[in-house]
Amino acid sequence: MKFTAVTIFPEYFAPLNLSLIGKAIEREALSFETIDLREFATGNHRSVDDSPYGGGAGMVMSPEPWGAAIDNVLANNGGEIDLIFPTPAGKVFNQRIAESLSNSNHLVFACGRYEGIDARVVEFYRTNPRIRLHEISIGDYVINGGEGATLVMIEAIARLIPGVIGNPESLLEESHNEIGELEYPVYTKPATWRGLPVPEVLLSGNHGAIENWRKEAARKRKEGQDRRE
Ligand code: JEB
Repeated sequence: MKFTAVTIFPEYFAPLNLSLIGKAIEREALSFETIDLREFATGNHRSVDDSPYGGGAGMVMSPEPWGAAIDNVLANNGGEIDLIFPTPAGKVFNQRIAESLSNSNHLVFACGRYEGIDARVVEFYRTNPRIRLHEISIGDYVINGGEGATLVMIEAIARLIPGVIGNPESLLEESHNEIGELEYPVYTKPATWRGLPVPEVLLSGNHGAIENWRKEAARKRKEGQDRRE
């Protein structure tokens, strides 16, 4: 699997070289590249934004550098790509979307900034037969650009690729359970900490009883969450 991020802030993606994903990149279980949008900007100032038609606050990313950068990705790669536009107006990302995208050969993230990218860029590439285009949000709140959203999506997708996370057993467990069912509280040593004991059943060695306790604890947690919202 190859990941490409088109961005004006390539340094934003430095943390991908850490931890499990960094190791997976080292052993070539996956690859990651950034493409600096500014290299596709023309003119003395290499500007990538302009004021919005119709007026209003802020700036909009110009279509020309985006067209040149995405054309360059298509020219330098064979086959089909999944082209993802992170946007607060997109379909909300979830585990099912992560699983579906983890089957791609090449994911390309178009990371906008300012008030977003000129809408004609999505319109133009939507009908390209080499492109499966996705407009995706990571949740119902506003952040300053697509880079943070892309990091979140890459982390969720990359860990589903065989050989990326160390413990395939936990992935198997996830695939057989709803996410909420796995969200039981977890404990480690010491057995008592600041007067607080670990639930006795977890020390019992009774795997059936432990499974039942975890299921019930996850259910109670979920119930509590509804009240908090
Ligand atoms: C993604 C982005 C911006 C209006 C105001 C500010 C490019 N869940 C999400 N929230 N916000 C974004 C997102 C995702 N995915 C997001 C890309 C851009 C926000 N902005 C700032 C856009 N529209 C610019």
